[in-house]
Amino acid sequence: MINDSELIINADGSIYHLNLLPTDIADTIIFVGDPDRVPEVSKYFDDIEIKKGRREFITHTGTLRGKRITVISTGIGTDNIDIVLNELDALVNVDFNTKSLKQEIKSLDIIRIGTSGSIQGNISMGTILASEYAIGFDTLMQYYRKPYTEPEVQLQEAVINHFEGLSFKPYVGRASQKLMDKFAFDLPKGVTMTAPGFYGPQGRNVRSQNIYPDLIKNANSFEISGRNITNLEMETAGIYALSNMFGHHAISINAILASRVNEAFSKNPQQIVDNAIKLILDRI
Ligand code: R1P
Repeated sequence: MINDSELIINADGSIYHLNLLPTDIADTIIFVGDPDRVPEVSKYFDDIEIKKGRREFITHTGTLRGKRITVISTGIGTDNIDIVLNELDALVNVDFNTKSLKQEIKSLDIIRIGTSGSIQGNISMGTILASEYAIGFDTLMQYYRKPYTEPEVQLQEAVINHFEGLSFKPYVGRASQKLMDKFAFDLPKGVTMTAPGFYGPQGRNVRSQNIYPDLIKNANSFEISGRNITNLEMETAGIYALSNMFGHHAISINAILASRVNEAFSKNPQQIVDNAIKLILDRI
C-alpha cells in the first residue's frame, strides 16, 4: 500500500495537484504549456464532458470523432512535468481505493503541442517540428533511476563533450516511434534542447551575468551523425524521459515561434500554434 504522504488524494478522491479523478482522463492526452491554450484545443472537440483545474493545471476531456481525448496544461518547466507525469501515471496505474499498484500497467499516449525557438538557420518561424530526441539541461532525471538506450547514451556523451565545463549532467529522452509514425511522418524532425529557465538557462542576457553565455552558439554548432540540435524549449526532455521510464508513449510537436540565430520573433504566433493544433487533431 502506498502511504498517504507519497500519493496525496484530496477529500473528493482526486489527485493532489491535478485535481482529477481516475475517470476524468482519456488514454490519449494532449499537453500544452499555457492554460489559455486548453480551450484553444478543446474548442475543436465535438463535445466537452469535463472541465477541471487547479493552479496551472487546467484539464478538459471530451470526444473528437468518437474518440475520448484529454487536453491538460502543464505550465512551464520540467518541475511541473514531474508533477503532471507522476500524477497522470498514478491516475491510470494506481487503484485509488486500495492505494496499491494495479495488476495491469497502462500506457498513455501523450502529445505535447508546444512553442519553441529555432536554433538552426534552416528551421524557420512557422515550422511545425517533431522532436525525435530531447536533451535535458535541467536536473530532473538526476532524481530517477532508469535504463537508457545506446543511442541515448551516445547522444548524452556527445553533448557533455561538446558543451565543455557544464556543472550538471544533461540527460536524453526519446519520442515514441508509434506516435512519430502516426503524427509526424511528414514533419521535420529534430533534437530539442530543454532548459530549466527562460533567461540565463537559454543564454538570454537582459541584465544578468551568465555562467554559460555561449549556450545558443554551442547548441547551434553541435552535431552527431548528421543530427543537430534544432530547437529550444522547457519541457520535452522531461516529458520524454519520464514517459520512457513509466512506459508511456510521448511525442512533442513544437510550433517554432522564434529564431534564436536570426534574433527574431513571429508576428503571428497564434496562427502558428493553431496550425499545429489542427494538424495534430486531424491525425488523432
Ligand atoms: C516559455 O515561454 C514557455 O513556452 C514554451 C516553453 O517550453 C515554455 O513552457 O512552451 P509552451 O508554449 O508549450 O509553454
